Amino acid sequence: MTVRRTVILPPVPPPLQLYERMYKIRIFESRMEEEAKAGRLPGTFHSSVGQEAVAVGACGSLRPHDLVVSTHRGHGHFLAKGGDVFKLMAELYGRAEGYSGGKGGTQHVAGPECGFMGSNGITGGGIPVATGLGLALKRQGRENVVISFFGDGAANQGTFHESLNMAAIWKLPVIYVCENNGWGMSTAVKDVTAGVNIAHRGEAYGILYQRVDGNDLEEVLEQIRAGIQMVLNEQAPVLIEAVTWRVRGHSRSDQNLYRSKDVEAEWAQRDPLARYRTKLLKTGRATEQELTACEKRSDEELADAYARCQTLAPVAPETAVTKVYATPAEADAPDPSQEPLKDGAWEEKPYWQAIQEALREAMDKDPRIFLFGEDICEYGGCFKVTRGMLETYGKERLINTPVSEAGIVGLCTGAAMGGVRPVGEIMFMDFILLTLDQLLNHAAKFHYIYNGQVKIPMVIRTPMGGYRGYGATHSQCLDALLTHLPGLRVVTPSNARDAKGLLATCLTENNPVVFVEHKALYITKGPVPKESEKIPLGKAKIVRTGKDITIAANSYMVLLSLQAAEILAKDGIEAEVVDMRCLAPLDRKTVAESAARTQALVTVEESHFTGGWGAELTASVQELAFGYLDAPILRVAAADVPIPAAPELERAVLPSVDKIVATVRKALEARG
Ligand SMILES: Cc1ncc(C[n+]2csc(CCOP(=O)(O)OP(=O)(O)O)c2C)c(N)n1
Ligand SMILES: [Mg+2]
Repeated sequence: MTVRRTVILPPVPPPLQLYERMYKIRIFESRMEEEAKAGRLPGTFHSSVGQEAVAVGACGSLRPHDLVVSTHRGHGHFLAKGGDVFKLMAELYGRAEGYSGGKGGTQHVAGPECGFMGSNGITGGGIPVATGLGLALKRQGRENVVISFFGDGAANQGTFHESLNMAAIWKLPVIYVCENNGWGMSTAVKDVTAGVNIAHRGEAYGILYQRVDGNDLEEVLEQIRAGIQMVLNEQAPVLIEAVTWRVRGHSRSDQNLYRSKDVEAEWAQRDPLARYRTKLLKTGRATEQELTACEKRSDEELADAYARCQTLAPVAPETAVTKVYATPAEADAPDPSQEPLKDGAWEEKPYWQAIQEALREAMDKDPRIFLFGEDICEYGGCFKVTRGMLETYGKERLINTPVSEAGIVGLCTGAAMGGVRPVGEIMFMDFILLTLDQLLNHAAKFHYIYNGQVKIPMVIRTPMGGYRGYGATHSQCLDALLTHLPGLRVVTPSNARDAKGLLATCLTENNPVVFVEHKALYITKGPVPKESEKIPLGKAKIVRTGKDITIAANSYMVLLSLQAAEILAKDGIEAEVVDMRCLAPLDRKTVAESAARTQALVTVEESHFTGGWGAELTASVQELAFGYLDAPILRVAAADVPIPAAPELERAVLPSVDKIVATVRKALEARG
């Protein structure tokens, strides 16, 4: 690898120090695997024995403020980056003193204080996160780098390709280190990997790449050092494939029966620790006594950590429900939007414009905010919400991305963790299905599984909804789907005022939020206060009062429900309409109180009937207000079929004013 300019990196650590780090990893992994196999550790265990030279060689030239994102086989990476043996071990035992307070376990540990930004149980899941961290570093003008560790198996995930493409086009300071240990569980790399080799995939993205002997500490060290220099000088990513060998079985339960003993024996000859030890002795860079002293020090450190761990009390079960959200939902937060607007204090504006105003106001106040999505710049987004914003904020604050939805959300997640505030746009909510791993396994979980050590202040905006004949892949309401997993906020405003005020709150939240707009609402107009307001999340609003039945709706369904209420009123039925506004948190209380007053409830949603939020609310209301109800709770929802394109078919499937009216009548007819 050629380096065109020179960056002054700290000197390479002395050989004895490097040896000691490798030795420490070896004994940690060996001892802990014994503990796991003896059933004294919960869960699984992935040993990195045999791969120590990659971890230590890669981290050897990093500075404390450089960052690392790791994999399920991440203990070695963490220790190489300066992680504390005791805190890591305590995590493996599931103790409160562990890095993740027992919430993460072996595959989910982070130590941001030493730049270790998390290990990850999803193969390939950390690659976009690392890339997003690189984006955050670059946006903040910080001179540090990120190492993204991943395995040969992960190099076949889409996240790898999306990330490398994005890192290459934006020249992000990321060093992608593929630890090719020959195997992805029981599958040999050669059987599932096309092309010359993994390193060579860098060619496709026009970035520098190198294949190194991952069992030769000095070779790894030298090449990664060159990579860091390259990244720092040229601001370009680098891909390094370190060829190594997984000595142990894949995980605790793997008996390792599928590999040739001869090949294993060959690799044993190339053991990185023994090899480096011999080299140091042969070249006179260390004496036997010095090496033994290193080993003794590490042995003692491990023994001490082990002894301390044996004295730790089991983690308190109450902590299981803490640190799910970085910004808690405040049930008592003042909600200015419950008050009607005074004359002269508002202007009528379309929904899309209210959203843009919230974005603009937040961007003017907070320079960390930037917009990130497909066709959001000159084109203004598919539904033109960001029209004209490029002229004001320029390409620094609005970034057109490739068509890479998982990458968009993954990079936003990493960027948010890295200290900036991304607002991602997913062009149609249907495409959010491509992002679910990054959204729900990563963004929504990181704060919790790393025990509050990281925050993900990111907003993903996306339009949902049918009534336009777009068919099954461009019409869905997937808002309910997102509410099933904790850690995410799901906001679904029905009008311009709420859209602006809720988005303003989302842009100061420290939680990941999916802000769901509705295509049919973009051009609807409503009063928006001249003075900006912030509306707390998780508070429903009664938008029409009535004594006979409660209709709980969200998003566009609120408009249909209000129209239905007018029709019902002609027959003397006074419906109370509750706009849910947010689905997570879900305001069960307001609906239960309303239903207790009216003694009847109908829910109206555009998501599918089965497993919709209406079912959840129905269950909650019967729990909270059973004694008050005088009628069966009925639900209006999209039928359980893919959304068809022809208007007649779409009408048959989606909720309508008529269906709401009929359902309300049915509920009231069944009244006891
Ligand atoms: C998305 C996903 N698919 C499958 C798995 C199950 N799994 C765990 S590790 C692994 C193999 C990963 O291979 P590689 O990336 O080479 O890492 P290594 O285990 O060799 O370190 C698989 C398939 C997973 N954890 N995540
Ligand atoms: Mg592997």
